[in-house]
Amino acid sequence: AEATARKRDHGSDEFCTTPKRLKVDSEAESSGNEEELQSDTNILCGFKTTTVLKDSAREKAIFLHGKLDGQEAVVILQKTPITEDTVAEMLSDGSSRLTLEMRNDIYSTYQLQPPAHLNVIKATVVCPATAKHVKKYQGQESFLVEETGEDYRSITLPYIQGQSFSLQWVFNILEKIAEAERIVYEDPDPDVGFVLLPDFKWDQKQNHDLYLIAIVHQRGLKSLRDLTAAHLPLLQNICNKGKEAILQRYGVAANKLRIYFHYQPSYYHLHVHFSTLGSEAPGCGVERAHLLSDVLQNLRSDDLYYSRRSLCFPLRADSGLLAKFKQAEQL
Ligand code: GTA
Repeated sequence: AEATARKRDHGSDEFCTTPKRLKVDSEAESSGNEEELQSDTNILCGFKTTTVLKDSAREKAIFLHGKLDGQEAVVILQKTPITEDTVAEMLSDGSSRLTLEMRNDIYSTYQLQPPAHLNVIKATVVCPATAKHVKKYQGQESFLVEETGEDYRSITLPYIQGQSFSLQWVFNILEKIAEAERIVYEDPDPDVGFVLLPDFKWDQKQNHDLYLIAIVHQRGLKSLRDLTAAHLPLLQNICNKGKEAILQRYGVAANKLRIYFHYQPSYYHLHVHFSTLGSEAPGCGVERAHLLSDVLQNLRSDDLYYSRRSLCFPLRADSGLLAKFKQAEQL
C-alpha cells in the first residue's frame, strides 16, 4: 500500500528528503496500535524550533517551524476547548491547584492548574514539511484578487498545476491507507460517492466546533472552477447524505451547519467543508467560502457558471500566484 501511495505523490516538495515517515505512524493509527500511537507523542521531544510562524492569543495556538529528527517540520500547538463534562473534576478540591492572582472588592482572578488529563494540548505535525507548508502557516498580510474565467485558465490553472500541495493524504483517505477508522460515512459510488470524516483541525471532543470534510471519489475535479451542471447529482448527494450522516452520528441538525467550498482551496481535489454555525472555522469568511446551497443554485441556473464568472479570493503577500496576477496586470 505504501508503494502505491508513494507512486501517486504529486507534491513539488522542495524540503522533502525522506519519504513519508509519519505516514507509517498514521497506518499504525488505522490499525489501532496503541504503542505506535504513543511513539507519535514522544517524537515531539526531538523538535527544535527555528521560527515562530504565528501565534494567536485568541485561537490559543502557536505555529512553529523547526526540525524534527533533522527534517523540516511545522508543529501547531493549540489549547483544546473546555467541555462541560470536565468542569466538576476541574473544580474539585483533590485534583486541581488554585493560586490567587489578585483580589479587588468582588473581583478576583486565579490560576487553576487542572490534572494532566484535563489539560490537553492538540499538536498537529507536518513532517517533512515543504517550503509551501511553512509559508501557509506564517502570519501574513493578504490582498483580494478578482479572477475572471479567462484569468483562471491563463494564470491560475498553469500555476496550480505546477505548484500545488501534494494530495497524498487525500488518496490515503480514499484508499483506506490512513484515517480509515475515522470515516463517519462513505458512499463508494465512483461518480457521486464521497468519504465524510472529521477534519484534522477538529479534536472531536465537543460538537459546538464540529468540523468534517467530504472528499469526492471522482479524481480530477480540482475546485469550484471545474464544476458544471453535470456535477449536480454529486453535489446534491454530498449535501443530502452528509447532513443525514452528521445528524445520525453527532445529533447536529442540518440548519446548524455551514456547508461550503473554499476558493482557492489549499488542496486541489474537490472537497466540501461542514462546520457548525457557532464556530469560526478558519476560511469560513465571505472572501473564501462558497455555500454548497449557492453553488447548487448557480449551477442549476447556468451550466457554466463557475467557468465563466469572476471569483474573488484573498492571496497572501508572498504568494507566487499573487505575483503572477501582478505580472499579468503589467502586460
Ligand atoms: N482529516 O490529513 C488530513 C488533512 N489535511 C492535511 C488537511 N485537512 C485534513 N483533514 C484530515 N486529514 O480543512 C483538512 C484541512 C482543511 C481541509 C482542506 O482539509 O484542515 P482547503 O483545501 O480548503 O485548505 O481545505 P485550507 O482551508 O487552506 O486548509 P487549512 O489547513 O484549514 O488552512 C487554513 C488556515 O487554517 C491556515 O492558514 C491556518 O491559519 C489555520 N489552521 C490550519 N491548521 C490549523 C490547526 N491545526 N489549528 C489551528 N489553525 C489551523
